[in-house]
Amino acid sequence: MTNDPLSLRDLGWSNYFLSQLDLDELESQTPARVSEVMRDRVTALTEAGPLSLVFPGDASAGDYAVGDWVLAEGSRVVRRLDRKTEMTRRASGPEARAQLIAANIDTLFVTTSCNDDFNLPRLERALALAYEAGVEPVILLTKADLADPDPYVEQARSAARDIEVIALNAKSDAAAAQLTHHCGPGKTVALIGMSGTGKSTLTNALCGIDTATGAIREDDARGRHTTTARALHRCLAGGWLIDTPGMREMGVFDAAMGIDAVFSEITELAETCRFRDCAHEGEPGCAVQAAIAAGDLDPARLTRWRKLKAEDRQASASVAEGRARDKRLSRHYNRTQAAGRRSKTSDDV
Ligand SMILES: Nc1nc2c(ncn2[C@@H]2O[C@H](COP(=O)(O)OP(=O)(O)O)[C@@H](O)[C@H]2O)c(=O)[nH]1
Ligand SMILES: [Mg+2]
Repeated sequence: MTNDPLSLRDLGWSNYFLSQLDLDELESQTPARVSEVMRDRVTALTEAGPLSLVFPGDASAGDYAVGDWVLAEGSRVVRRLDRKTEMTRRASGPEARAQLIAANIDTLFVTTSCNDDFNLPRLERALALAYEAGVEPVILLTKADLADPDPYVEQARSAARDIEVIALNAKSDAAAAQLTHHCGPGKTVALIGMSGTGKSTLTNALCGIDTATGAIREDDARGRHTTTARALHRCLAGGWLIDTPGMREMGVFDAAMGIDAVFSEITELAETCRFRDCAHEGEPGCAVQAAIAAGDLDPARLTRWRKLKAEDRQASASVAEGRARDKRLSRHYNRTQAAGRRSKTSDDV
């Protein structure tokens, strides 16, 4: 199956992307899906195989992410198409920066295990990131073979309304089959979760790769099957799995909408409070406190909502500060450059 030539649909192409092209572009340019981003070029997959493409002059590596669709002409990128979904994270370290992680993911598998690794606030945070990005999250409860998964499934289901929860043994042959409906042709998935929760094991199961050794079990030794790049793996079921170093645990920032989506029952209640700016701390006519009093809302869930909102506000502020600092620096740099050019010109005269 994997040695068949890939159609655009196989690569994840859809009307969403097609509709962004005008007639000229349709005739003269090649849609390509980015599988790897390097300093000055990307590797991208096309119906005719992988291409190495240089950026246009005004673009840099930070403008592209694995999963992006670009239009190519010859060996260069002409332009990037609008993303259906976009995952960013706050780069770690003192330099607060937004960092693009991956583009056009359809489903984000959030991994946790049926043991002490299970952590509801962490799950809620990952779901907020997914919703903010426009990606559908699915909770995968690994190590279901080592404990009774039912209590974990029940807790995981409480993380967000209508969330799909799948308990599995990532090491079993059945694991891939349990996830096939998300990994079929044209679909793109990614895994996020704490270390030790089975991400590599699942990548192995879904793609037939031994991530420990980097060896690929499929029959690509003949060199015909070149679609397995470092960060974009072909799933055995026909879809794609994005696996970049950035897709580990991520902090929230600029995720207010995503947080509201995870805690939609609280958000909806809050809309019916008497005061628009109700803090749900004992004001008269507070629908949130009324729901707690009636036993319809767990007060711990309200506390976690508050904490996540606070975390998001703080991180968003520091990223905004970082952006402002970057802008100041780049203005300074441009001025210095311009001054350099002026003095050079006068030297030349
Ligand atoms: N019994 C069992 N072991 C698992 C399962 N998932 C992962 N493991 C084991 O847990 C350890 C960590 O898994 P790994 O895939 O490396 O986690 P990662 O850090 O998220 O990539 C490895 O020893 C796996 O074999 C599972 O569902 N059941
Ligand atoms: Mg791993």
